[in-house]
Amino acid sequence: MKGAFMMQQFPEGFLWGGATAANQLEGAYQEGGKGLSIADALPGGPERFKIVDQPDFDWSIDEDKYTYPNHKGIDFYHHYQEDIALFAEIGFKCYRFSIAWSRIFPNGDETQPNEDGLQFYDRVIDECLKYNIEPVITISHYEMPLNLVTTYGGGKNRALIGFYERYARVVLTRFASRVKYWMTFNEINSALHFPVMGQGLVASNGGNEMQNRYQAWHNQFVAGAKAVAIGHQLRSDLQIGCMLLYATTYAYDANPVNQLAALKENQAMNHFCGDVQVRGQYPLYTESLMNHYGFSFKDLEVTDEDLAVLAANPVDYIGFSYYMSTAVNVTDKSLATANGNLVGGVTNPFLKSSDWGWQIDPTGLRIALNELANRYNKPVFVVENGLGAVDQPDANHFVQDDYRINYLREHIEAIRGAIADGVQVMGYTPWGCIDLVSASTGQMSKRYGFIYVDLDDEGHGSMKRYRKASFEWYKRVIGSNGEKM
Ligand code: BGP
Repeated sequence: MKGAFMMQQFPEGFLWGGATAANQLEGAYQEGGKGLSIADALPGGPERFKIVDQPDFDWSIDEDKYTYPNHKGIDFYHHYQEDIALFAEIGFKCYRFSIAWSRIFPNGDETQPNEDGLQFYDRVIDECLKYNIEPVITISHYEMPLNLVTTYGGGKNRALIGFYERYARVVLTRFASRVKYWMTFNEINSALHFPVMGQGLVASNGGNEMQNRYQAWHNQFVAGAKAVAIGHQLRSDLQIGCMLLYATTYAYDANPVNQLAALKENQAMNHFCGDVQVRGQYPLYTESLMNHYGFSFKDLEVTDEDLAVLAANPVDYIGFSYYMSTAVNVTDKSLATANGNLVGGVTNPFLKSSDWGWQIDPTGLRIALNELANRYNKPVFVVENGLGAVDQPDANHFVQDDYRINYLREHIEAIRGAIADGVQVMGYTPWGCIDLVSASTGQMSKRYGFIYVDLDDEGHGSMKRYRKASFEWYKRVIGSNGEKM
């Protein structure tokens, strides 16, 4: 057999699919008993993140001043049957979506869940199962109930552990028999750079901002570990993962000082949260990291019981998003910073960037897969990846998105390479498989989908769905289990 020349196969049962988040596509933000969430209070456009840096930020929704595209989303709430039928037509083996916490507990602190909200997800799950699409659920994806922020101060309050635990218990109990794959918190480590979406923290919280973030993380680690315990009690084969934002981080050059800086950046950004959630304990570099931000581990509220819960309930797999890599140079201040990169860093001369300045680097994905799998010796799942671009539909609303196909093809090749390297990859769910509201811009014009949704940044459009060129391409990829690319 010509083994060395054969293309690496994707394993049987590889979970090809797509990913979305409730707050970015459902709309119907006040229907079915849903309460307000953080995402509902963040406007679209350039104001989105500016406002949260204001010292007097008050979270009220001001429709006269700002637009809030997620209030309407792409109205998946009413279109889910049509949309899931399109996913089935592509051939999805799985569909990653999130549950809106505020549909289940509108204010976050009730004792009884909202039955209407649970029934909506009953319908979505059953619709997936009708087509043999495996649901993959993110329990919390950037949409904490707003009341938990305004009344309790957001994720840094330990009361949030109990609220999340109650919420997780309700959804796991309701859906575990039909849903095997779960994730606790979307991109938990993203709070290092933008703590508002996942932790509900803004500048006006006061105190040491970094300490607030690490306290919120600790609370999330414990809450997530409790969800792992509940999931495993309900169903022994249930798989519950963490979800990390992974941006492969290089030293800009071979200068050892830059190498050390890159190592520290990797610890702080890419590895800290995973180290706790996968290994069940705080890593060796914890104190040094916290000292760097002006506080100590002993300043956090951490109980012995918390540490025991973490140790007893590590996650089953590592879900992660991958869009870009970044480079670190602390010795040359004249280098351009990679502005669009949410995670900072300097511009890498070997890479091209997306329209939003995200540096495109498929090899970085292969590195990430190797790094995570070997660091933790657990399966990994690429639960987000994709190219945000401005699509130009023709008169028939058709988008010839070769740029997206190229991006995805190169990243799938990188996954194939990692599998050949020995990595156990569970699946691949490209982000925003249907166009939806962007998390960072809060607008529609940054699109990722295989399916075009006729809707603009001002909310105008028919909301009709159209298949892009990438739709047929991805159908072929899945149909051939990655052989026809
Ligand atoms: C991740 C988030 C998603 C998503 C994606 C693309 O950070 O988990 O919610 O939106 O990035 O980002 P954006 O929409 O800002 O282009």
